[in-house]
Amino acid sequence: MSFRTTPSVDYVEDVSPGTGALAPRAWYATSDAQSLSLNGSWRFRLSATADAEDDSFAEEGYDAGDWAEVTVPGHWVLQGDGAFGSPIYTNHLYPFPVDPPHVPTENPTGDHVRVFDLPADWPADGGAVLRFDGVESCARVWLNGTELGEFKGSRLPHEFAVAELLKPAGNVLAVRVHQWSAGSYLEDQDQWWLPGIFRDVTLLHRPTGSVGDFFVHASYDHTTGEGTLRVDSDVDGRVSVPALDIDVATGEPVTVAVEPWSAETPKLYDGELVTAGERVPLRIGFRTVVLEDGLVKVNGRAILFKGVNRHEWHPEKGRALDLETMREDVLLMKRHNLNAVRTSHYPPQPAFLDLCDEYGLWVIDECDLETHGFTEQAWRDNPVDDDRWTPALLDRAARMVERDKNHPSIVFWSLGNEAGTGRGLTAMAEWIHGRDPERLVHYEGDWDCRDTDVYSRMYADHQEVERIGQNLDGGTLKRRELPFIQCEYGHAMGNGPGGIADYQQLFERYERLQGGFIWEWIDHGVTHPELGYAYGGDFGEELHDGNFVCDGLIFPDRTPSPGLVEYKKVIEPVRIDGDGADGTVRVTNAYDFGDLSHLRFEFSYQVDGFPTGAHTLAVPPLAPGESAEVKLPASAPDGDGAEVQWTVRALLAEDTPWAGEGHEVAWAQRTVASRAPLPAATGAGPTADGDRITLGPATFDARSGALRSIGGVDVTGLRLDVWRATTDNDEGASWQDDTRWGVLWRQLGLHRMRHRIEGVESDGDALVVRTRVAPAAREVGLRTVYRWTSDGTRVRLTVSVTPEGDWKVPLPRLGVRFGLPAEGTDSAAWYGSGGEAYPDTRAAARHLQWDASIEELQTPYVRPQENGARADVRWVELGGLRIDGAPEFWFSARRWTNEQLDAARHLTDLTPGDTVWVNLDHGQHGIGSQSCGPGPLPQYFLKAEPAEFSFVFSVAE
Ligand code: IPT
Repeated sequence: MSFRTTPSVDYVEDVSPGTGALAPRAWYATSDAQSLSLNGSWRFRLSATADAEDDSFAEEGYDAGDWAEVTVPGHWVLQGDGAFGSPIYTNHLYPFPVDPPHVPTENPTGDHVRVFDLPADWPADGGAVLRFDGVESCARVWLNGTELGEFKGSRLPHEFAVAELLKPAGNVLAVRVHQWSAGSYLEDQDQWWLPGIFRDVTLLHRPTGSVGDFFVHASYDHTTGEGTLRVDSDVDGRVSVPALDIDVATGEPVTVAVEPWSAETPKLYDGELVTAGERVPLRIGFRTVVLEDGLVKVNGRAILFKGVNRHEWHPEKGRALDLETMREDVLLMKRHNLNAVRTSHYPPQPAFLDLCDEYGLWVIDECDLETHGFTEQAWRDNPVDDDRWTPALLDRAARMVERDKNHPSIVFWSLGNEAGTGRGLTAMAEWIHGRDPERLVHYEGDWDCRDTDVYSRMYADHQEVERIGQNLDGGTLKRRELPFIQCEYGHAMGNGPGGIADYQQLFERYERLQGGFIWEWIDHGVTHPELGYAYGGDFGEELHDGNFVCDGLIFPDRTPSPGLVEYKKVIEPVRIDGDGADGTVRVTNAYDFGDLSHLRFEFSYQVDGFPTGAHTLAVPPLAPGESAEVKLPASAPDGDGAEVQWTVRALLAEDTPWAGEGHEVAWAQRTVASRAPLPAATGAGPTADGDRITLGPATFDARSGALRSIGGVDVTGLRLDVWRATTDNDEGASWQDDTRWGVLWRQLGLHRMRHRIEGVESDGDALVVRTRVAPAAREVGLRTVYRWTSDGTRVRLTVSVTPEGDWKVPLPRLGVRFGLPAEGTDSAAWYGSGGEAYPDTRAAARHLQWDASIEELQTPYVRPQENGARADVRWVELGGLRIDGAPEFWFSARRWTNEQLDAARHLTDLTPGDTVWVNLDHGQHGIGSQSCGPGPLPQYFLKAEPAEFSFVFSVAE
């Protein structure tokens, strides 16, 4: 007897886009036609393979009553407490053998069943459409036992005509979802693999004569101030815009005076498209996007993108976001001066684009396409260069463009991300250019700009960006005529990104550079019972990319990271220049469209970091690009030896939809008078008594010279420290061929420095401790002398460091660290920068007097690493001590050592001990962006060179 079995699920590995779905059309949230949300609890059965179960579950009468339940929209791997499998994170590697279009036999398959009744008032006539807004990665659908079809294209809508199959009650909707399909080869984005019905499922009534597809064309002529509206519609009807007195037939253009739409002035007109059977609300924004004089211009002006890449993410729900979470993202972006978002790397939930229209953000809408894993085989067999896949690519392009084409916020269509090059991409670009000539096409992988309207790159370093700005980068003739954007830069993984202020200076200096998009918006940490937030590998994945998935400007819970605060400052739309010495400052409007009339300017002096009362700075309502000398409203107070600074703040004069009156948009701070030099603190000499030396308020161990106490406060382990728990940007990415300092530091042994004591001696009225600090097995070292003096009440430490040997690397940090008893050390007060800052992340460092608990001094990077330094600290008080620095220093304090911080993988690995460890640093190495980009610029290196710095310790009052 012979037999043969083959799995009967050919459609899963079929490269074609699917069967049975309706042609794509414009998406809209509401109309006067009825709809029924099918979101909610669905019956769910998980199988290990695509063909484990037959399709009898789709039949009427099947009893799924004993199945589990999942919430739709949702991903099954994030539900069921692990009973339904786990998420997998890979950056670009396919988590299955690359054998297109085949996928593994082990193909988690979720059968979903939902039984529903039609509402009593559901009209009997007309049609009905079942809409899926997003299912990962391949779905087969049945209604009441009849198969509707199957589809791929996870983050794209699919609709099916279902009127004939509907019953008043007891409708059975069955959806079989396969985690892996041929479509997975096109969806190799850097994110968690998360199967499921993760966007809305809706039943739409389609009345007779209802709206089909429609295309709102709303352009703006900046020379006349007029807008032209034409709504093309498959079904004839009328278009009205009451505020503009417009009432025209579909297809008929009408030109009237309008206020234009821009990201800064997002003027939308409410209108309506009315056909015989349906009224669809429209929100119309008039704007014209062109490529002119080698620049992207909107409404006649070149724009500067201050953008971010946004993946959809929620730490519990994955990519199933609700409207409020999306709104939170948009509000956070607006409040941090961002004006643009790239929907990396797929069309977002449709409602997100409504929010971009409403609040004002330029959008690069990106297609659901990435084939990055083929880079491992030098792009051989890349689907975008294989005609068999082209229908699927064109289907994806069409589903994006048709769905989203009525959003004024979208200025670019992006073909996808990291898919190499090929004929399929060219076909997509041609189709998009033909269908929507009123927008531009973006794709980063096309360095020759064959298919695109902008030269786009990712992670180009400052030098290269400058060359591009100067038009010295060469390239094809077409490329040389195009503007440039960095579609990804400033990799925000862990502590950082560093160097973004330096990029922004280039973007503002060279016309051709039209800005960029930080990578990325949010850390994709997954809420985890033991680990806090999980990242790659925490679910036992056999292949993963660790915490590379946590590289956002906001933490998983959407708290802004210092990186976002820095970015807000770097891209602020008002510039305040000059030190005010001549009684004026120069204020420049850096908006592209708006004047400054929505802002009021507040001016104040600070004496030793204490504000002395606010004045109004009278700034004229400058037009975009204009600047003016503005008179300071008050003269500086006499500091009497204290430091005097002024601060100008540009605040919203009135409430806006995205922030309230008084919200700070921009600011500047300058020093007018410096603080007096620190006292020498001399006079009282050291005295030795047995194993103890006393110097003013301080006691020391006579043998080692180690500080024991100051004014009765116990101090342990005070010594030179050069190590920092390496940041993701210190470590760099494994593929980086540039120098990765974090790796070299560890190779050299800077995390295991030894301290040899050469002598403890008195020198006049000073106690001098001579040491040499060096790692085992190396000849390099740091000759370090601690010189202590006192005036009887204060004790001053001067540290002199002289490098010896051939230092080929900069230092991570240079300063002293010591421990204070945890009991009594709960918080710190200081005068210096308020938030975290490092040499190349200090644009937002504002100098005032601050206080914070030790907990608040930590920045909770998902993977623990160096964090929390405060810059330019003049003095700090903690644990009963006051420490003044000469010069200013970097301060950090934690309830664990830097070594413990370095070893931790998750925040939950860090537990407070009985000591608070304090670092007072003379220097810190820059942060850079090397976790996926260039390292720190040379001017931010902490070179191993002779250094001397002092601290004066006293008992806090
Ligand atoms: C780049 C990707 O486009 C993006 O999705 C993300 O993976 C980012 O890197 C790093 O977080 S690709 C990289 C090889 C430059």
